This record gives sequence, structure tokens and C-alpha cells, in this order.
Amino acid sequence: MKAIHSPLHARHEGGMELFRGQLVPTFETPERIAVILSALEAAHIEVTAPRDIPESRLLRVHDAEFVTFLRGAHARWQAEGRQGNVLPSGFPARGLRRDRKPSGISGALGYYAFDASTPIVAGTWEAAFAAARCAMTAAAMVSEGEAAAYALCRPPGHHAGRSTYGGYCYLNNAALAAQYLLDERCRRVSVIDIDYHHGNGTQEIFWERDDVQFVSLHGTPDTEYPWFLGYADERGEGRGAGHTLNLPLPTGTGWDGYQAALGTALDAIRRYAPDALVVSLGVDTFAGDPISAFKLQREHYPRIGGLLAGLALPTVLVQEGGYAVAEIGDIVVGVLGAFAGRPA
Ligand code: OKP
Ligand code: ZN
Repeated sequence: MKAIHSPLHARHEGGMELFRGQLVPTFETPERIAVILSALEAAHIEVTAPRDIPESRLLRVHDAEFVTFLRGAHARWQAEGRQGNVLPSGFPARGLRRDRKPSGISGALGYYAFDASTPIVAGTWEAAFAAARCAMTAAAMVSEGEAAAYALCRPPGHHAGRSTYGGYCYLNNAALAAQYLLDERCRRVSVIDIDYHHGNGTQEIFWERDDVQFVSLHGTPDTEYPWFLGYADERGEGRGAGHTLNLPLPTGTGWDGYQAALGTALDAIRRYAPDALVVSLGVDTFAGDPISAFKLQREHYPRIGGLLAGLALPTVLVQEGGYAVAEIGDIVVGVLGAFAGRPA
């Protein structure tokens, strides 16, 4: 299996997030990717650059005005004479209008963002577009016949919707990979999201679609981010009815509970019988993760890789979260190695 990586991820750095009442550096750092990259190299997994896939391909998933906004938001903030962090401070909640897009930058940020943990710095657009290209390149390689490919995406993507950003995510890398597979040669694609946090963006993008199945295991949104989506009663609508499966799990879930839910998820994918699989590979389910509350240990990640491989589908693995920086490289390589049939 090849890995796809761009050094442009490092342009997205230095941002602060509002976390439990304080402005702190984001947990989502360039260092995460450096650690994964050295683990890939140590495991002799070949790393290649993304292709120059045109920006127009983003519009298969994202709204054009949203893409234009993301590209220009930092410059607009500066043009309006502001300093500090490009973060929203108000949102169109119940009772407020969401049909008007304010022309000022503060209103526009609140219109497109859904949290205050996702800063836009000078290099955010370049990094996000590069990550999207990594995911689509992995999809291209799989549609050309590779059994699997791993996109080392940063920033992550699964919280980004058709025209919304948040949760450290700007462009939805996994959704772009799934759509790319459909546009090339697949008729049906399953997305399994195993990040600790519900992939609200991916769910929204495919909510009314019957050509993409979305299956997610995550910490219950009753207490866990993103709080407002990811409950078991969300099943899809219209043509998409029954093609979304949410398996929210209690905080403190360890391997036994996790393995059972993963079995349910894999059974649902087998029943859907897709032509290909996209894995939103967050590893913030690890017990040592600083912002999450599952209890998986290192040795469980090769088991996850083996179970995913058991589906025997062409597969694009897309990096999402995982914030235990010291362990993140070994954990990711644990999944990938077992997926590719190598002993852990
Ligand atoms: C991104 B990904 C919780 C604060 C939440 C944002 C978390 C984004 C996670 N107290 N901050 O799914 O790993
Ligand atoms: Zn996460």
C-alpha cells in the first residue's frame, strides 16, 4: 500500500481554538503528521506526492461560494484591519436567519463555521486543498487498480459539510475520495468513519444519496463533540433512507464494546455490497488521546486493520483525528500494516 502526503500541510500552523473557555493552541498540529511520516518510513511504506487535481473537482462535494470563502477568508480578515485569530464569534442558531450571508468577515465566518475551534491562518487554504488532493489521489490510484491507498491528510476533513467547516476540518477529504471513486468507476461506495468524533460533514453530504453508505462509530454526541449530530435515529432520508448508520458509544468504551459495534458496522457494509470502501481513519479512540474518552490500546489497532481488510474491498484510507502525538505513528502503522496483511 502506498501513502500519499504533501508537505504543504505544514502551512496550516499556529492557530488557536476556543477550548473549555480558553484560547489554546489547537490539538491538531503539524507534528502529528511528522510523527506518522517517520513511522511510515520506518515500516517501509512508500510515500508519494499528490497529483495536481484541479480545484473544480472540489465542487463535486462542496458549494462553490464556500470554496471561494475558504480561499479568501484570511486575506479578507486582514483587509478589514484585524489582528489575531480568524475565528467566528456568533452563529445563526434557532430564531436567527440563515438565508442571508453577511458581507462582513465576522458574519461570514459565523455563517460558514459551526464552532470556534477551527482557526483560519494564512496557509490554511493551501494545506486544506493539498489534503483534499491527497485523498483524491488515493482514490485515483485505487480506481486504477491498486488494492488500497492511504492518504495522510492534514487538516482532517470529516466534520466539513457541503458549505460548512468546523472541528479542525475545512474540506471533506473522505467525501471527496468517495465521490472521486464514484466519478471514475464505482457504482456504490461505503464510508466507514472510525474517528472518535461523529463525521457530521460526511453524513450531511451523503444524507439523501443511495450511492454512498455512511457508517460511523463514535463517542455519544450527548456528551462528545460535535454534540448536534450522530445519534442512532439518524438513518438518512429520501433515496438515502437506511443508508446512514450511526453507532454512538458511551465514553469509556473499551475493546469489547468497540469490537461488537465494529462487527455491526462491517455486517451493514457487507449487506450494502459496495464496490469500494473509504475509511475515515481517526485514531483518537486511543486510551491516551488528550481530547477523547475511549479506551483502546495500541494492540487493538492491528485488529481493526485486519477486520477492515476482511471486507476484501478496494479501499482508500483517509487520515482524520488522533492527538496522542507520541503514539500516533505506531497506531496508524498498526492499522495499515495489518490491513496490508503484515503481522503487527
Ligand atoms: C476533530 B476530529 C471538545 C472540544 C472539541 C474540536 C474537536 C475536533 C475533533 N471539548 N474541539 O474529529 O478528530
Ligand atoms: Zn476525532
